[in-house]
Amino acid sequence: MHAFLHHHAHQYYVLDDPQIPDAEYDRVFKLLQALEAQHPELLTPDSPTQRVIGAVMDGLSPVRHAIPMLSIRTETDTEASGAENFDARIRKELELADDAPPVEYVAELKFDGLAMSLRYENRILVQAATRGDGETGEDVTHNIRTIHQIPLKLPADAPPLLEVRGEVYMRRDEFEAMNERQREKIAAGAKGEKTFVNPRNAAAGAVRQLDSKIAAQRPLSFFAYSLGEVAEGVVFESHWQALQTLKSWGFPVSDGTRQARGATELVAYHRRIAAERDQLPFDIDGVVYKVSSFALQKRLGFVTREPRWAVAHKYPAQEQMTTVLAIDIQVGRTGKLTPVAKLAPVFVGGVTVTNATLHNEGEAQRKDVRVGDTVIVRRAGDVIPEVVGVVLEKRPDDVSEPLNIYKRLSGQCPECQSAIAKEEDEADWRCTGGLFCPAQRKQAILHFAQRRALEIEGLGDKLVDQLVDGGVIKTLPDLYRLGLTSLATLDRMAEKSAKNILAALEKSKQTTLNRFLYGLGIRQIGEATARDLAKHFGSLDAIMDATEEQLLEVNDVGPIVAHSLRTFFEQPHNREVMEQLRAVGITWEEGEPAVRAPQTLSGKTFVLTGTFPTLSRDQAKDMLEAAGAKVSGSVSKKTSYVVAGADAGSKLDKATELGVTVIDEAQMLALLASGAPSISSAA
Ligand code: D41
Repeated sequence: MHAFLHHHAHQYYVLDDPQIPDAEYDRVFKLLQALEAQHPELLTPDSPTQRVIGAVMDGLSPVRHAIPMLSIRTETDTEASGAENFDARIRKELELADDAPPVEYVAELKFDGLAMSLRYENRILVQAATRGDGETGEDVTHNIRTIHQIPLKLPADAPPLLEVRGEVYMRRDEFEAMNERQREKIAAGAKGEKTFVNPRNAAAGAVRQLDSKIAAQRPLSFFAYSLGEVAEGVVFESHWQALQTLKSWGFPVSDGTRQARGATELVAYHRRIAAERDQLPFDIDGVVYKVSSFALQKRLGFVTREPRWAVAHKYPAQEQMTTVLAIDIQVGRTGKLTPVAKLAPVFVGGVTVTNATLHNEGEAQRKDVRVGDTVIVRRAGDVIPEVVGVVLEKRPDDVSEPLNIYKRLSGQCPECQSAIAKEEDEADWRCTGGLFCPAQRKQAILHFAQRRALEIEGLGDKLVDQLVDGGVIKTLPDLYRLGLTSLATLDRMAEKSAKNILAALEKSKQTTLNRFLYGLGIRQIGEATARDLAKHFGSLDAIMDATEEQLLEVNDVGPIVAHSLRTFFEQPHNREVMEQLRAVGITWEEGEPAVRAPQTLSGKTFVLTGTFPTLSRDQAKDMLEAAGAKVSGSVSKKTSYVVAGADAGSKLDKATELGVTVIDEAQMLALLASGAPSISSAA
């Protein structure tokens, strides 16, 4: 049973490739638990049931590392030259001639977690210790045992003494989900609970818990990247070989780890990872280069506590601390009022940041951001910078009150003084001024002009500010009534650029219904919905005249989207704008409405499981949805049918348990054809 559970846990947690249904694993796990309860003499510390131990520690005991845990030298040059400098230094220290072959390196990701040493004696995990000062760390074995990716027991070909070192970290999605759970607990009134600022802090907090039950609820992960003390006689030629062997013994080694020859391949690695960084499921703060050959590592040796054969090559930090100078409220295109923190300038994610979004009032209150606070700002990739949290220890006595948008604005839009409003169940306050509000008008024009909408080249925010502030443009059709004189009289507008704008406006008139609809900036109507609407109805008039029910027939259009469209086209002034836009010459090719399948299965809910003989799951889903059915991911009493293919898993068990009708692909196709369960033997 141990071997079975160890094997399948490894498949699931480390290789991400489960071979059996979760329910089967759970069944055997419970069987083992029952057996151990009846026969305590069978219970061993390496049993898969022993990941969480009941006892709560009094404190963490110090652990002296058998071999010190070194630190790693950091190359602060974040450019590619950092990799070249490292290679040049290695070649010099090894006294390699210019024409000597390239040095073999291992390039690794630099996980942003905390370093850990795992000690196995007789192939059983006996101790896990933090790095501490490198000489002495803390015993956190009780918490580390809860990490499913870390083997409690090693295979027979592993040596009798082995220390594996690596990084404990938390995946970003797990971190977000955990913070969401924390927020729910806090909302429910739980005392002593808090949210975490970033995955690293959350991981560090979890590792140092005294109660392993708490650590077990914090989703930690692990990657191995080096060895500590190892039984005599175990010899590896290279770091690369050691990593491959660790993998074969069941340790998680990152897929991102690569062999690299010479500076060129290190530079390429640095560049590639920089581009992929934001798509990784976890945070990294750089990459690490290591000379692979252990013989060469030995020749290179150490300076103080840092090996000369390794370097950490950083990327620009994505998070920095700074202070909040003010909190402004900005008006967006649809009137949304967004609180924005004005920051003391700080260099983060490769640019200087002075503004960071707080998203909405609720978010600002949850994070409790006040003017005067020290905050952590994050800028990842090209996303707008955001405040991730407050460093409460640094809060001065004279911080502002918590943000209250209504009070701050005395209930008025800061741009047009119209009333502001917030609907129940909505996170955002909005200005009710609509296109009367200059801020909304400006952004509506910019949205209409953008590349993915009408694509009016050269119509940028400076020009739109001038046109709206000068009263030249009040509505979208006014754009097309601009003449050379009205444009050329604007500040700093040369005749040449005025002519270019007019040409761009002329060119934009020939467009498509998708772009036009999207460009109108109707709330909830993104590009994909605009495309679906255009395809479904074929013409603008058909969309303008559609009832909410007819709108609901469109793919992915729900009640909120349908309501938003109806409200927009019911406004006489919006209908007027449509008419004028067509009158100034905006045209597109109209099509025929799409023919819709009869909604024979509306109101029915299906769950698909297993592999079907002819259809892919997506095809089956599309067909069912086209006939008006709902396709759900989990089985409940409300499920009408479970369609089961080969190797159907736990969903099939659940269906049987709840007495939900189970059908196969052929029966589903019959149902689609007839709309009624003509099949008598649906079991
Ligand atoms: O991913 C990491 N954070 C990482 C840290 C890594 N990939 N490799 C590392 N290698 C070492 C040496 C070269 C000393 C074995 C490290 C660290 N050290 C390290 N992490 C924290 C202190 C040292």
